[in-house]
Amino acid sequence: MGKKMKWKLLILFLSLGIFSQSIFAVGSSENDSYSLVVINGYKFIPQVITIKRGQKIRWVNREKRQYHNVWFETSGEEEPEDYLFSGDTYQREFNKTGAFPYRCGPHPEMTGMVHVVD
Ligand SMILES: [Cu+2]
Repeated sequence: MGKKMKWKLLILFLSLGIFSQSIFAVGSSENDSYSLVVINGYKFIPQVITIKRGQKIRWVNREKRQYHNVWFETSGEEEPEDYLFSGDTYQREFNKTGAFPYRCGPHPEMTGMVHVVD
């Protein structure tokens, strides 16, 4: 394989990588990209999400009327006092690897899981 061919392949793979990332991340700019978890029907969707360390997740409440919150209770955090009402969002950056279960404070049956990997 010639040198030029190798460069072409490298550029192809790089652009494929950028393209595939953009399918899963939404946001206005590269620095403000996040993965989205939708809250609807008393569920976190997707319930289990895997992101890379340093990436963000944004939760958005798509219920018509019901409020919820996002509480990392087993991480030892206090329950957030601010509820997410219809259309509200909550965003958080994850800088440690691991498995982080969370729940909705008012609705203990609503659970979710964030996996953060390197
Ligand atoms: Cu809830």
